[in-house]
Amino acid sequence: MTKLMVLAFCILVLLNIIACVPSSSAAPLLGNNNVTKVESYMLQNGLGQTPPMGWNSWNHFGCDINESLIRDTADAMVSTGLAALGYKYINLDDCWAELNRDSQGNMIPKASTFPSGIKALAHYIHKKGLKLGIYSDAGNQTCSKRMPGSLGHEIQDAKTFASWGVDYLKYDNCHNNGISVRERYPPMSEALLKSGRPIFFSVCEWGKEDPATWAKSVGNSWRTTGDIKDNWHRMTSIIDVNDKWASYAGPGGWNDPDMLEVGNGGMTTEEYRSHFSIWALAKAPLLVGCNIQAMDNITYELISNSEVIAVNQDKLGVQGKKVKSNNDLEVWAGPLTNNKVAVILWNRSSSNATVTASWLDIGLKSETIVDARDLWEHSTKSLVLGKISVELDSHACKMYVLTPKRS
Ligand SMILES: *[C@@H]1O[C@H](CO)[C@@H](O)[C@H](O)[C@H]1NC(C)=O
Ligand SMILES: *[C@@H]1O[C@H](CO)[C@@H](O)[C@H](O)[C@H]1NC(C)=O
Ligand SMILES: *[C@@H]1O[C@H](CO)[C@@H](O)[C@H](O)[C@H]1NC(C)=O
Ligand SMILES: *[C@@H]1O[C@H](CO)[C@@H](O)[C@H](O)[C@H]1NC(C)=O
Ligand SMILES: *[C@@H]1O[C@H](CO)[C@@H](O)[C@H](O)[C@H]1NC(C)=O
Ligand SMILES: CC(=O)N[C@H]1CO[C@H](CO)[C@@H](O)[C@@H]1O
Repeated sequence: MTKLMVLAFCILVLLNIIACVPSSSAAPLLGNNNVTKVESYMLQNGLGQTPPMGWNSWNHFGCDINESLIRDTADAMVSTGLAALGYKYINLDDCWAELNRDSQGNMIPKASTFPSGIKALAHYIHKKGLKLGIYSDAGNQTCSKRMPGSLGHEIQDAKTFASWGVDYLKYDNCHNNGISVRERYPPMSEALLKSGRPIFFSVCEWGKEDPATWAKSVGNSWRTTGDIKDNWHRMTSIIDVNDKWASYAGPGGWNDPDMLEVGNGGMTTEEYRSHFSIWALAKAPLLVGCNIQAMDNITYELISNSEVIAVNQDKLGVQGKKVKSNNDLEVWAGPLTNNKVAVILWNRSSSNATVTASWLDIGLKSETIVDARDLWEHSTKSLVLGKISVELDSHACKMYVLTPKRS
C-alpha cells in the first residue's frame, strides 16, 4: 500500500469505528445490553483530545431558546473573537424538540421555535467554522418533560443527529425508571459510534455511579456532580467533588464539573475569576453559560484570557488538583508540557490572606529556579526560587505558569 492509501485507511477506520469492533447482534441494544462488551474498547471517536470549548444555552436561557438566539449566539462567538480563541461548540440544551415523536418515531424540532429545523441550523453554524451540539436524555423524557428521551431509541436518534450534522451530544439522566446508568449510557455511545459521524459524547449522569471509573470507554466527558448554580458556595463545593476524580481524566475523556456561570451575575468578579481559573486548571470543559450577545467587558476579559485557556488546552492533558489546603487557603497545581507547572493560589476564606505555594507542594525540586508568569496580570517575574507567595482578597486567586530555568 502507498502511504496515501494507509492514511486513507486510517481515516476511514477512525470515522467508521464499527469496522474495528465486533458488531453486536441486531436485537435492540437496550434489551440485549452487554455492558462488558461495550466497555472492552476505549471510546474511539478521536474527539476530545483537549477539553471541549464552546457555549451552552441552559445556564442563562433554560427552556427559552429558539433558532434566532442560537444563530445570533454563533454570530457573536465569531464577532467577539471567542471562536478564534477555541470556543467552537454551540450547544442546545433541553427544550429544542416537540414532546411527541413523528409517526416514524423520529424526534422532531419544535415547530414554533426551530421552524427551519436542526439541519439548517447546523449548516449555518458549520459555515461559520463552528460546531453544533444537541441534547437528549437516557430516559424516556428529558428533565423539563418537554421532550422525549432517547431510552430505547438510541440507534434511531443517533442516526437522526448524524443526518442533521450534529457534532456533540449532551445526554442527561432524568425519568430513567431506576435503570442503572451503566445499562443506559453505553447503548447511545455505541449508536453514536455507528452513526457515521464523529459526535462528541457528553455523559451527564451527575456523578451518580462514579462515572470517572467507567465512562472513559463510553463518553468523551462525564459529569462528576449535580448541577452548578450561580453562587460561590455551589461553585466551590462542585469543584471539590470533581477534584477527587482527577487521576481518571486525560486526552479523550474528561471530568466535567458542569458548565460555566461566568457572566450570569450571581458572583463577584474575583469569584468568577476563581471559577474560570480553577475550571481551566482542572481541564474541565469550558462551556460558557452566559448571554454572549450581551456580556459585559469584565466577563469578556475573564473568558477570553488566552493564557488561562492555554493551560486548559495544554496537550499533556493532566488535570490539575488541590495539593494543599489550610483553613480555606488553597494551592492547586498541575503539570504542563515542557516541564512547566500551572499553579493557583486561592483564598477561599472570608478575609484577606497570604497564600504560599512552596515548590515541594507543587512537584518542583526545592532548588529549582523558575520564571513565574502571572496569567491575569500578564506579567513575568524572573528567577523565583523555592516558593511563591501572595496576598489575596477574600475569594480571590492568582494563577501562574512556572517555567523552570535550572535546578
Ligand atoms: C458479553 O460479551 C462478552 C464478550 O463478547 C461475552 O464473553 C459475554 O458472554 C457476553 N455476555 C452476555 C451476558 O451476553
Ligand atoms: C428567542 O429567544 C430569546 C432568548 O430567550 C428571546 O429573547 C427572543 O425574543 C426569542 N425570539 C423569538 C423570535 O422568539
Ligand atoms: C418509560 O420507559 C419504560 C421502559 O424503560 C416504560 O416501561 C415506561 O412505560 C415508559 N414511560 C412512559 C411514560 O413512556
Ligand atoms: C467595553 O469595551 C468596549 C470595547 O473594548 C469599550 O468601547 C467600552 O468603553 C468598554 N466599556 C467599559 C464600561 O469599560
Ligand atoms: C486587604 O484588606 C485591605 C483592608 O481591608 C484592603 O485595602 C486591601 O485592598 C485588601 N487586599 C489586599 C490584596 O491586600
Ligand atoms: C478562614 C481563614 O482561614 N481565614 C484566614 C484568612 O486569612 C487571614 C489572614 O492571613 C487569616 O487571619 C484568617 O484566619
